[in-house]
Order: sequence, then C-alpha cells, then structure tokens
Amino acid sequence: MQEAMNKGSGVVKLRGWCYRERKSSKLAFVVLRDDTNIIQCVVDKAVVKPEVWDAAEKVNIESSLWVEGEIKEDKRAPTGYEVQVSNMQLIHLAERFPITKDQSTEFLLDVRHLWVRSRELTNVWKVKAQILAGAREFFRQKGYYEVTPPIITGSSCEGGSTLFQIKYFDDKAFLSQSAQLYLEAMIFSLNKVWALTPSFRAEPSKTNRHLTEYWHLEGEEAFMGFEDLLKFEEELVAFICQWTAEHAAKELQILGRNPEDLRKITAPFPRITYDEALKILKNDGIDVPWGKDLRTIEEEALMKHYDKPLLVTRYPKEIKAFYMKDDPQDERVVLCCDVLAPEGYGEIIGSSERETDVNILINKLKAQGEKVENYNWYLDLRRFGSVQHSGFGLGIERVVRWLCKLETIRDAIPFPRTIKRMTP
Ligand code: NSS
Repeated sequence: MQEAMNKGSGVVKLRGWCYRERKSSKLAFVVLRDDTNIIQCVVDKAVVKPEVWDAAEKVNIESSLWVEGEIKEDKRAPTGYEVQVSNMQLIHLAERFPITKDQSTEFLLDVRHLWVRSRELTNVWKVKAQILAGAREFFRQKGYYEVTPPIITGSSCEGGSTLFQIKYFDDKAFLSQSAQLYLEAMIFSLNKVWALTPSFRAEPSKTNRHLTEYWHLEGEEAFMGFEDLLKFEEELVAFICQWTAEHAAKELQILGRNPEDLRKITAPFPRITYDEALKILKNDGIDVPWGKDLRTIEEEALMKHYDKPLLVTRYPKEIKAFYMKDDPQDERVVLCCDVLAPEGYGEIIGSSERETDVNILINKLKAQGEKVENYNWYLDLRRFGSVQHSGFGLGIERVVRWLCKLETIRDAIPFPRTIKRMTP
C-alpha cells in the first residue's frame, strides 16, 4: 500500500482489511488498511459492474478484500491518496466487529487478539521490530555470537521470590528468570555471547512496568571488567535509540515520540553511585536509609535531574544477587549497574561484573539461603579456567515503553501476561 502511494499514479491492486467505511446511494468510501498504511478507496456505482457495487455495499469493518483501481493524489483523503476503484472483491465478510470507540482497558485486553491490529499497536510492533533489529546489529558489529539458552531450569538466578515453578515429570522445575548463568557457561566456548529469550517473573504487583513474561536481551563477555561493561551498555542503548530514530521515524511520530528526542541519546551517559543517589534524594527531601533498594518513586525523583539515561552503580551487596562481584575499593557494595531511562520510565538494564571466586560464591549462596548443590554446575565454571567477566540484561518491553512513550508496559507486548491475565 505504501509502495502504491509512493508510486502515486497508475493502476494498483491492493489487499487488506476494511478500516472504515461510509456509503451513500451512489458512492462507497472504503478505507483499506494493511501493515504499511491506510488508503481511501472510492467506489462509484455508476462506473463499476453490479457485482463490484454489491461487494462495496456489503463490506464492513475488518472484512478482508482486494481492490483494483487508479491511484491518485487527493488532499482530502486521510493519507493524501485515493484509489478510484474499478474492481473489488470481498475475501471474507466479517461478523460485527466487537471493538468500537471508547471501550474500557479491560475489555480491550479481553479482545487483545483483535485489538493487536489497531493502528496504535501496529505502530508499536513496528518500532519493537526495529529495536530488536538494532540490538541484533549492534551485537553483530561487536563480534558477539547469538546463543540459545534453556527456559526450563533447575535453579534460580534472581532469587526464589519471583520464581514460577512447574511440574517436571516427577520432579519440579522453574521457568527461567534470566539466561545469565547459561551465558556465563557459554563465554568459555565463544568469549562474547548474547541471547534474546522470554524471562519469567512471578511479580505479585500490578504496575506499569512489570510483566510476568517479558523478552530479555542479555549479553556476557569474557575478560570484560566493570568499566568496559558500563561503556558497552551506554553504546548499546545509544545505538538502539539512533537505529530506531532512523528506521522507525514515522511510527514513532504517530505514537507521539519525536525521533529527535532519541537522536539526542548519545554516549556517554551520566553516572552516579548508589551513595550519590541517596545524597541527591536527600537534597530533594527524600530519605532513603543506606541499604534499602531504590523504589519506583525514588527512581522517578532521581530522574528529574537527568534527560539522558542514568547509570547507577555500586549498590549495597545485601540487596543484590549472589553472582555480583564485591567492589575491591568498598566491601559494602558490589560492582553492579542499573540503567534508568529518562522521563520516568525507570530501570531498563541490570548488570554487573561477576564474582569469580568459588568460595565467595558458595558463601553468598548460603547467606541468601540457597541450596549450594543446586549450583554445582555453575560453580564448576569457577573451577575450570575462571576469568574476569561481566554481563547485563535489558528488558525489551521496558525499552519499547520508553521509546514509544507508552503509558503501560502491557502495550509493549502483543499478549501481556500479568498477575491477573494469561489469556488470550
Ligand atoms: O533482574 S534484572 O535486573 N537482572 C537480571 O536478570 C540479570 N540476571 C541480567 C544479566 O545480567 N544477564 O533484570 C534485567 C532487566 C531489568 O533491568 C528490566 O529491564 C527487565 O529485565 N525486567 C523486567 N521487565 C518486565 N517485567 C518484569 N517483571 C521485569 N523484571 C526485570
């Protein structure tokens, strides 16, 4: 369709779905949509065969059809072009479409299988596809290998409280929270690896930034230290922003995001430590006791000071995962980094340098109440050629929400899974 509009004149044949229709006794206006755009098609009873007029009279919202006719520019048409129909055929006459204007969010989630075709969501899917394409291109340029970790796992990566347990024959298993532990194994084969997998979190809270199933983009690199990790994350986020502004400018604009906003997201990003974050918050009148994690409201308050993503490093070790390396300069904290998106969209990346010492890992696992034997295979990675390494995980839907300026993360995924919803 967009191709036909780019051509601008001549005879075209288009297939799609009826987006809108309006009829009089002599003329029928059918707005056709496909993945690329919408276009107004005009059927004039006086010039078409009776069966074509018959089809035009019958067609209703979401019927599928093809049309043939002359395309021409027309300033009054919704997208500036119009097709003067010479032939038209219904492919499928739709039943009455249940979605009309002003329906509740819950209803739209009930009929999500139909709502995914809405223009707004279609644009989100296109931006998301470009975000994924950009990320893939970035890893390719950096010489990373894509790998395919398991989803069914026997141990936890991010702590037991958000694990989904499944029955696994006569045993129990868990749905993966993160591919990290497996990526760590793979760096001993391929040095630099990345994966895009579904990750699962039994998040009991209903928020605008949590899903129970989300797409997780993770990378892990052998011999990479903390400073290089931070640089890598900045470059990745900046690259995705530039790529998406370049390849999805039209879609971003329709969604209310000026692509220029994203062009401004260039490395380096501001960096602060957890300690500095607490000072900034204190100055704003928000008291966070040392050792407490930053909550959404605190992250939002912090981000009022920045218009680029912010790197917050060196959190207290008690609130972070067992695999993070202690900071040699300050044993109270670990070499970790959360990347927070601007405009209040919150955390998009969690990352760290990894602990390489098998005994420290064993002690940390015990301190967190984990069964060390569940991690024997992981601990082997520190027994056979252990090396300094670092990695990160980026929540794709968090980034989609930020770049598309979406109110809720639910609209960043076609079929959102949340505490109260697993259908359609
Ligand atoms: O828990 S994370 O902060 N970190 C990890 O899982 C590491 N094991 C990743 C790694 O180093 N390989 O999650 C990473 C990101 C986080 O910053 C969010 O952007 C996203 O995953 N995330 C989520 N997105 C949507 N919904 C939920 N519930 C969610 N939880 C994390």
